[in-house]
This record gives sequence, structure tokens and C-alpha cells, in this order.
Amino acid sequence: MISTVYAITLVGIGLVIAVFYFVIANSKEADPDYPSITKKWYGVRSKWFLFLLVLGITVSVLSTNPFPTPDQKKEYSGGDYQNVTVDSHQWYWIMTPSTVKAGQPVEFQVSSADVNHGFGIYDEKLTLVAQTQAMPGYTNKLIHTFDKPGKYKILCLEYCGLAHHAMISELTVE
Ligand SMILES: [Cu+2]
Repeated sequence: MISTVYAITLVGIGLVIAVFYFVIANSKEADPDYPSITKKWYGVRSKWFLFLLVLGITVSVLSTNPFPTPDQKKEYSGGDYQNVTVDSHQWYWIMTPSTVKAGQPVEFQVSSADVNHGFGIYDEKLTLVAQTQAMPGYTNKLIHTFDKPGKYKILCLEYCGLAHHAMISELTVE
């Protein structure tokens, strides 16, 4: 098996060398039209760049509206926040408590026991409603008011190792 792989590798290297040799042996002096061609395609390139820039900004603005991090300074006068402590681990969440009430702001205190994770709250249609980073040594605050009761999903938004995809939990909003 190993000698087969070795042979295939050698043949591959030989092919690459042959292609390089062919290109170098067949290359000629620069075309006299080269400067005018360069000028024309530089123009095309800058128009293409502007198009991509405008497209990128438009897509970013449209796809982050509403922005998935709610206003953290919004005043709330209807009583206390509900507090939820979130500890993230490779590869699970510990949320205390894991049931909250709709209509009253929730303050999530999010931290990590090992590496960086992304704390993402998704509704039943798997639309991101709020998110913050979970970092070791820091406690990040995320304030969010749930309008609708239901089962919300917690997914990790930052690749954190082998079982990152399995880092799923549930938050019940009553
Ligand atoms: Cu994670």
C-alpha cells in the first residue's frame, strides 16, 4: 500500500515538473500590445472590485437586520431581570436555570470552562435571536427579552473542537 502511494506521488511530481518545463520552454518575449491590454483589464478589475464591495455591504446590511445582539443599554423599569448563568464546556452547556418567562428581560451571564465558544440562541424556526461569546476567564453579559414562549435551541457558534456540532441545549420560555 505504502509503495503504491509512493509511486503515485513520484509520478505526480514528475507530471508537475513536465508542465513547468513545457510552459517555460514555450514562453516567448512579451507581446508589444501588453501595456494596452494591462491598462484595459486593470479598469475592468477596479469596476469588478467596486461591484463586489457594494454587493458585500448590501448583503451584510440586509442579512444582519435585525441585528442578533439586542440593545444592551435599553432601559427596563418593570422589575428585576431574570438571571441565567451559562457555563460552556467542550462540548456541552450548563444553564441555570434553563426555563425563563417571556416578556421579562433575561440577563445571561456567559462564561467558558475551557476554550472560546459562541453562545447562540435560536427560535423554533432556527433563526438566530441573540448571541454572545463564551470566553474562559470572562463573564459576558447578554440581555434579551423573549417575546414568544417556546422551546429555544442553544447552539455553539464558534468551532471549538471535535464535537462542536453536538453542543446543543434547550431553553424553555414560558
Ligand atoms: Cu463550542
